[in-house]
Amino acid sequence: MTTACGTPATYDLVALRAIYDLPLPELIFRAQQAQRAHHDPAAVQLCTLQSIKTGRCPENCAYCPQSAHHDTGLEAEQLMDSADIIASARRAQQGGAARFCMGAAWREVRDGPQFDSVLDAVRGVSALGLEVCCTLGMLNAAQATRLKTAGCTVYNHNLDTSREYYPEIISTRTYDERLETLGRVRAAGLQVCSGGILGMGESVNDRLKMLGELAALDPHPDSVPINALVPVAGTPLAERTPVDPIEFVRVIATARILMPRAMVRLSAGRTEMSDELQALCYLAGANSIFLGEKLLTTPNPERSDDMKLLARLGLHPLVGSPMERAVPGAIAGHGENVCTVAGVSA
Ligand code: SAM
Ligand code: DTB
Ligand code: SF4
Repeated sequence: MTTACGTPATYDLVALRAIYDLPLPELIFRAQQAQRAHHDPAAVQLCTLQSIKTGRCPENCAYCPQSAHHDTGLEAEQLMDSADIIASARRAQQGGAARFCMGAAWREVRDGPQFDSVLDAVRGVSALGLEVCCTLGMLNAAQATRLKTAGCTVYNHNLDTSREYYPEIISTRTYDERLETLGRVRAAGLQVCSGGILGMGESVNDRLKMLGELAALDPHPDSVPINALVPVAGTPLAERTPVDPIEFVRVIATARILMPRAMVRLSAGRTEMSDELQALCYLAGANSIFLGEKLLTTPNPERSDDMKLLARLGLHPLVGSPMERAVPGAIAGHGENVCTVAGVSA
């Protein structure tokens, strides 16, 4: 695979740092150029999350309140009935959500009545006309295809951090297993949603290497959630120093420049962000958020506060799917913006 500039679509650290370390006004300008080439800069995609199976997860992700390895006091819940999931999706739609994402605290999907019930929920939510996203852990090829056939459009599966830092955070699965699931998701015709978490003690270089891994996927992920760690008491990361806000903005801008067509989602951690920081994130190219007072298990800003902020900034909810709203005639090839917008040959 080559970019429009004829160079491979892989990014070494020097190239990534050349973008990330730009003077902030220059970085934001280039991120804005990338965003305007592919998106309505005033439109924000509103997504809703529903935890359909909560807690007691066998994985040991150090950040996660749902891991059975940490004592976080979280009340575990069995898989929700499909009718209840569909009712929750209907409420989300009435509240303005365009995408409904169902999350399960599973290491991997297992065939059987539980997966069949999730497929029923996917069919029901998709019949409402919502874009359906699932995040259920690792998948095999047949399971990915069944999800797609049921009406799921997007699968979320995060790389979370760099390959080097990954073992510090999770030891019950490997980085390559993560990439293999992403490959199966793509092969089944599902859109890929993959991003990570900042503030887990990783270095700036780890964050950039993670973005480099995501941007090396061909094609790029369709959406890239950037989470700020929500420190949860009882997890090994409860006391981590919060990510520096300007560093957070730089990561958003770099993601936007590297993956210009992706939806860049300002995900977990917004309750600790000021309105001004969120505004900077929108300027840096973020164009999607989760709406609703709860993420999976942790708090999210009040819906009314988010709507107020969007109104103050003159932003409006994205209507229709991202593909429908792409700016006509502005579609560039994979990686082209890295050459033409960032001015950096990667
Ligand atoms: N079990 C599935 C998996 O790991 O892919 C799906 C659910 S998992 C909770 C989805 C994502 O939530 C994780 O990959 C991680 O990026 C994010 N996440 C979990 N706990 C978080 C926290 N405390 N702060 C920020 N993001 C978190
Ligand atoms: C993602 O990257 N962030 C969302 C979504 N994908 C599934 C999840 C955030 C979870 C934050 C911790 C919690 O609420 O449990
Ligand atoms: Fe389980 Fe996902 Fe949480 Fe890891 S992030 S413990 S896999 S729910």
